[in-house]
Amino acid sequence: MDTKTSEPNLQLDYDVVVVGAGFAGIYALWKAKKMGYKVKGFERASDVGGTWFWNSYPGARCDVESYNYAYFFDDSIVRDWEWSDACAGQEEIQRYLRFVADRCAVLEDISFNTKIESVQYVEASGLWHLSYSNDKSLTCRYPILAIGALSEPKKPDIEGVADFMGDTYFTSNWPRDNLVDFNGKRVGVIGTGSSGVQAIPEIAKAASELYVFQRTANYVTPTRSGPMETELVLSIKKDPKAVRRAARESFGGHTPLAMGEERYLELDEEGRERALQKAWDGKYVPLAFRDAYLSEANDAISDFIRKKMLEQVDDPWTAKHLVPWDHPYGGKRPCMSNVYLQTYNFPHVHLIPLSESPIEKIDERGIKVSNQYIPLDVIVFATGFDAISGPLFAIDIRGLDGQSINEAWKDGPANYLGTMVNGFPNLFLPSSAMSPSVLSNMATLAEQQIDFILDSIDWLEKNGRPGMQPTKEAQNFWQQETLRYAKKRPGALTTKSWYSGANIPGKPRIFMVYCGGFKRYNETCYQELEDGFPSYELLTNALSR
Ligand code: NA7
Repeated sequence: MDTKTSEPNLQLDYDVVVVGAGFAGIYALWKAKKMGYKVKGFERASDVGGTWFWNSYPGARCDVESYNYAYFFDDSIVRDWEWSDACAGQEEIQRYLRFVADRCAVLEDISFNTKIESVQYVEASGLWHLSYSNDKSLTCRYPILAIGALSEPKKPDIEGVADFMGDTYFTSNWPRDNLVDFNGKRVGVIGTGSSGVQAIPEIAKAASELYVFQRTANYVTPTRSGPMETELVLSIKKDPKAVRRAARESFGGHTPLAMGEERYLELDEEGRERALQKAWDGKYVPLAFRDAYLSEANDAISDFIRKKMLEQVDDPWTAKHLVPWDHPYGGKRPCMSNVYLQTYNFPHVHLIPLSESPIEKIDERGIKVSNQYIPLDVIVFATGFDAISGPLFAIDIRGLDGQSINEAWKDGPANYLGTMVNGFPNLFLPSSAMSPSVLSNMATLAEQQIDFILDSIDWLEKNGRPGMQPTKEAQNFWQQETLRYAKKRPGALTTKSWYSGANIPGKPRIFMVYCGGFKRYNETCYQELEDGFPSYELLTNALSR
C-alpha cells in the first residue's frame, strides 16, 4: 500500500463514485445526484452503453424483449422512447442508453476513455482511493462498481493465435468504425454461444467460405424479434410504475411473461406435445408448462427443441452435430435465432465440430484441426467472457488489511445479496456474483440493485454510520442459498458453463447466479434495510469495526 492509501486525513473528493456507464451506472449517477450526493462517473469506453457499447458485432441483438429491457424509474422516459423492434438490436439499445443519460443530465459527470486501475480502502480515514490514467486519483466514501457481468473478454487460449497474419476480430470488442469487410473472404468463426449464433448468419451473407468451429452445440429457439405490439406498448406507457412493481414481483424481472397455462405433470402425452407446439409457435417454449422448472418437464422441453432443431438443417450429419445432446435446456446460456440453423443449408457454410476434430493450432494462414487444414483470411473470436467475477479481477481492488478481491475470492465469489463483500466496507458491486444476474432481466436488476445500494447509503448517512460490510456468516448463508436454488435448476450443477466459471481454465467451479427468483431477492434486500441491516457489521467510526 502506498503512502496515500494509508493516510488518516485523506480529503473526501466525492460521496459516490460510479465506475461504468451501462444500465446500472447511468441510473446510479442520476439517482445519487438526485439524492443530493456529490458524484463522479468513469467509463473506459468513449460513450455510454457498457456491454452494449463493446458488443457491436453484426447481428447483435437483445434476447429479452424491449418492453421490459428498459428503465422504468421515470414515466416520461418510458413514454418518450419508441422501440422499433420487440427485441432491439445493439445500435438501438446503445442509442437508448445515450438518450437516457442525456435526459438525466449525467453525461457531464462522466469521464469517458478512462479506466479505473485500482480501488483501495484507506482504513485510517474510512475512504476509498481510486486511481486512473497512470497518475491520477481521487477519493470517495462509496464506490459503486457498475462494471457489468460480461465485460471482461475471455483471453484466447488456443496455440498460435498471435501467429495468424490475416485479420482477427472479437465479438466482445468489435471495431467501432464498422469497416469490417467479409466480402469474398474465407472466414473462420470460433464459438457458438449467443454472440456466435447471432453473428454467423450475418457473416455468411458476405463471406465466400465460412467455417464455424463449434466446441459445444447450444440450444437455439426462435427469437421474439419483430414488430412491437401496439396494445402492449400503450398499456405499458399508461402506467410505467405498475410495470416496474410487477417486474420486481416476478420470478425473472419480466412482465408480462408468456407461459404455458397447463402443468406438465397433469397432461398426457398428447397434451404435452400440444402444449409444446403451442409454446414453440408462441416463442415461449422454455416455459411451455407452468411447472417447466421440474426436471421431467425440462427433459421434455429439451427433447422437443432438439427435434425442432434437427428439422431446420438439411444435411443430417450437420444437423446432428448442431444439436446439444450433452446437456439439458438451460444448463448453458441458450441462444435465440430464426436464421442461425438455416445458415448451414448454404453450401459455403461448414460446421467443424471440435468434439470430433479438435483445433491443434492456429498458424500464419489458417487453422489446423486434427483431420484437415483450413486456410483463412479472417478469424472471428466469439469466445465469450470471464463472466460475472472476471470484471472485478481486472481491477486492483483492495479492502481491509490490503486484502485483494482476487485473494478474497480465490476459491470462488463470496458476498451477501450479490452486492457487498466482507472485508470491503462500503464497496458496492451491482451485476456481480450471486445476484439474479444473467438469469434475470438485467435492466430490472440494474434498477433494483441501484435502488437498494443507494437506499442503504442513505440509511448509513441518516443513522450517522460511516460504513457497513456483511458478516462472514451472512456470506456463508448466501452461498448456501445460491447453491440450494442452483440444485433445483436442471443442468445448473452438471453442465460446463460460464455461469459456474467452467469456460476459464483454472477458475473455481461455483455456480454464480442466484436462482431464488427476483421477488424473493428483492424482498430479502429490503427486509435487511427495514430491520436495520442485521446481517451486516456497522462501523461506528472510521477506525472501529
Ligand atoms: P459464450 O456464451 O461464452 O460463448 C463462447 C463460445 O466460444 C462457446 O461456444 C465456447 O465453447 C466457445 N469457446 C470458448 N473458448 C474456446 C476455445 N478455446 N476453443 C473453441 N471454442 C471456444 O459467449 P458469448 O459472447 O457468445 O455470449 C455471452 C453472453 O453475451 C450471452 O449470453 C449474451 O448474454 C451476451 P464452450 O461452450 O465453452 O464449449
